[in-house]
Amino acid sequence: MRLTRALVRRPSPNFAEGLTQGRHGTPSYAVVKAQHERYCEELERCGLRLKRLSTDAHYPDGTFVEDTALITGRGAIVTRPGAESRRGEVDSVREALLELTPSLGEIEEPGTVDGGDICEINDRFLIGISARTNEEGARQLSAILASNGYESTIVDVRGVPELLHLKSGLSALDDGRLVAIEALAGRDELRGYPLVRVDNREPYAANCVCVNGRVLIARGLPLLEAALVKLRYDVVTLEMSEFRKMDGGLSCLSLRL
Ligand code: CIR
Repeated sequence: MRLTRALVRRPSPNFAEGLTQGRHGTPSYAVVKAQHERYCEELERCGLRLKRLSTDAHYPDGTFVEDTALITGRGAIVTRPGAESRRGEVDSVREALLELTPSLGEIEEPGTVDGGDICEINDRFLIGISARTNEEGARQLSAILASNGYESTIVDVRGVPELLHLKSGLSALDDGRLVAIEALAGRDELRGYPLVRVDNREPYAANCVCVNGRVLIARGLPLLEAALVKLRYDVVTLEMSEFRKMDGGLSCLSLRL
């Protein structure tokens, strides 16, 4: 399906006050702003028209818009993020999505879901249960998806070290292939999908984004880049250092539809 729009939100000046496991240092606001601008330019180059949400200092993680909704071909589901500090981010996203796509429902208390835990592959949704997405949230999401004709599979990633979200270790490519870290590659839930395995030296590479035939990956991860080029994907690399410091990757910076 050809994508035409994306929702993005520029990092707020207090971006560095967001949630992080703090393994990669403190981000620079000037650099993160420039990296975000470059990311947006690349989405536009891929043919997407951007809708920019306004920044809100109450939500330093608000630039990671992916966590606040799930976009499907039939409409959007607004989530209830697992981190309490992020719950209010959904209001502006809900409003913006109303003009773009039908609403299929919302995750309700006590359910929690982060969009980063959901990976769509061939019209099926893999739903990660993580520190952010709980079983009740996954159950609600799966029910909303089922009532709209979509199948889903639960993938519990709570035992996988250092994985914030399912998609921190897994991405879907346009042609039905999955990119997966070694810790996920052997899982039953992924059986049957052709895989591109991410080398243990480059776990951050697993979060990539496909937009209209291009694959956007983080810069400086030559093993995945070479593997994708060899498979004839049209690869674009983007500098993501400052987002990585806040545990974010490429997919979480936009909602694409
Ligand atoms: C958080 O911990 O919620 C943010 N600092 C990072 C969220 C990244 N989201 C994503 O990968 N989908």
